[in-house]
Amino acid sequence: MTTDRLMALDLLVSVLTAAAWMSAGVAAAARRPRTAAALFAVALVASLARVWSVLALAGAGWWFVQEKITVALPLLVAAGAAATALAGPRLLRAARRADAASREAVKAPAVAVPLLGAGYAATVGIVQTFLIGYPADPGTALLLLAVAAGAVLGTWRAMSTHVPGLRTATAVTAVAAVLGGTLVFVPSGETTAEGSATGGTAAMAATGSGSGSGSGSGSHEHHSASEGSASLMGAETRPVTDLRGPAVPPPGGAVRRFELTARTATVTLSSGRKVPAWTFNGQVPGPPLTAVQGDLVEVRLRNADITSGVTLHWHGYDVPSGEDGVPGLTQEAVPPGGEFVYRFVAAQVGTYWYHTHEVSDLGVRMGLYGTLVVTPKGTAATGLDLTLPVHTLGGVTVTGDRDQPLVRQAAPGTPVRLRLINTDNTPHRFTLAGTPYRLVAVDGTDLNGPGTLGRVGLRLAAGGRYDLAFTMPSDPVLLRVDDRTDSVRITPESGPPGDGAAAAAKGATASATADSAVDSGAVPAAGGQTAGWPELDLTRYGAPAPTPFTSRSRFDRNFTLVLDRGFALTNGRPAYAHTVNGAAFPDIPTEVVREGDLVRLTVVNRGRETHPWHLHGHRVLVLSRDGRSVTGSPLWLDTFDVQPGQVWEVAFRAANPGLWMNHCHNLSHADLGMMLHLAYEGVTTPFHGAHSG
Ligand SMILES: [Cu+2]
Repeated sequence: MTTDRLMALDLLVSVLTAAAWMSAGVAAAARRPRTAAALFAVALVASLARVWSVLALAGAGWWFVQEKITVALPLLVAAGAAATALAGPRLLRAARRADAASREAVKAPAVAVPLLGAGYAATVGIVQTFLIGYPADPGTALLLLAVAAGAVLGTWRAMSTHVPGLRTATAVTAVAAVLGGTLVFVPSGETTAEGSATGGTAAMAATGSGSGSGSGSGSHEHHSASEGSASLMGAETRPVTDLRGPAVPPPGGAVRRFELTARTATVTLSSGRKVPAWTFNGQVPGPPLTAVQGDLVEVRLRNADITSGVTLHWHGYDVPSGEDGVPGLTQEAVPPGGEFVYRFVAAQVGTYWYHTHEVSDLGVRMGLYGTLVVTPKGTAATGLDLTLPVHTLGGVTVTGDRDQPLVRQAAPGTPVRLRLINTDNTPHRFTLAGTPYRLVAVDGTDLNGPGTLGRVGLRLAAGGRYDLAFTMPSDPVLLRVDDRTDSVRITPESGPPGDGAAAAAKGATASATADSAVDSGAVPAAGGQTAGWPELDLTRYGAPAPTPFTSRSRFDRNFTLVLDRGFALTNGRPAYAHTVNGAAFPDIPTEVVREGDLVRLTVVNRGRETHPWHLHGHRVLVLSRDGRSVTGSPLWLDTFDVQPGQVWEVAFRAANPGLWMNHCHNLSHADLGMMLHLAYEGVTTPFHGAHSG
């Protein structure tokens, strides 16, 4: 069983357990001995099932059961055992006789209160998992224990005029509640990053410069960059504003100049439907940016009327930190009337995208995004190459700027490349029918030895990219999104094949032979025929190849991020936040690294929602998912989809000094706290903006 299923099962069992104990108590109080006895039996079985489900879940990792094993289970077992010992014998005797006297007997507090108490104890465990989450701390444990004890005392007092030792018990409970509450609600001031291998001083310093941008989080609000760097004790420091791209291209490179002006506009989709949007140059998506490897990309961003401000972040592109476009960290957001010039060398080949990072949840959703494609030097473009950002705009799925299928023609034999980009907050599932194809690149990086595919679904994480390649067959080809929206239809061109086809036909013979063995699936008519296609497991696709490091390497830093939901302060407001290790932005400790470090990141999803994890400025190598190593092509990703119950282990070399966001790319989750900073020692920021999302 998957961890996700186990988590759901455990939840079901825990609710059943609480409900059974509670209703057994209520039935006893209502003088129904037989019903109470039956429910008592159900509660016992459910409690044992709960012990089993927690132990089964423990096999998936400590993160998933920590609060269950330290708090919920001991409480349930203790309360259940007490209820069984105190109420069990009387309840069974009464149920056997079921006369008037026995009905009165089960109504007694000595029977009903222990049963209800077990119900309260079971409920506390659910509350802890759902409202507080990971990690459980002594404060919340004490507080919840006090709540359960208080409920028992209150119930007892309501059912009986005399409760022995009531005053003492109430006093003890109140003290426990106050103590627990103090531990929970008074901040401890602990800010060192978990797993930070070096001394606290450096970690604190970088935390000051990195995460001090959050407003309203207390006395550290004005923790300035210079304060932070002072405690580095003589180490060299650099402001992030010095980490900029060059003004001239490397030898042989050209300068590619673009101007992007952010402004509100009403855009017209292909169907004629009009959507109010936030645009670059009046269009959604913004102008496609292209470059050849080795060019210098220079983008002048202007803001016409986006009142909340705008920046440009180069998603998946490892630009110098000062060009990364994170407001409050690497620059100030560009206000209406302002501008900012970004410069970076197009070193990476492949499919990327750009988007605003200021109030990015709203900004990107409204249309402030576009594509960035870098092609290798010295290769002439042949065939059909389509860049296809998929977005939900005004409630409809659009591919590029179309809300209807894009129809193109290609001569049979033409090489075709489809660059799929998911610019939404949630994953999309793509299917390609009518031709065998290969998934040749993921997040801009070529896969090694990708095999031929047919009749599979490709789940693409929010923010992620897939490049598909095939040779145009003599039948139509259809790209579909989420098994319902026809996105691109390519029909064979009649007449003689074009230039590209002749060249391609020569080289394609070998692969065409192999491809013909794969059932690619006929182009489906309208309907859901692709829905049953199995999902491709990327960790087993393609061929292995040597990597610069593996899970057996010696790591300089190990960070664990446990993703969950819970009550936490985010940007100074209490919220039911999306949390990392129990905290929300800006209170999540900054991860501090030193240039050259080999860093391992373990990302655990304890929650019920998918979190597409995105580290700025670095590609990460996937080491394992759910404890299983990657057996296919090495996977270098900038966005990896951490589904409920999953554990991803990834690694990267810290080779791009700066201050970087490390966050969930479901931008509404980021907005609700699920982001933190990764800071290189000695890099400081002069910015103090409240936003980093
Ligand atoms: Cu998320």
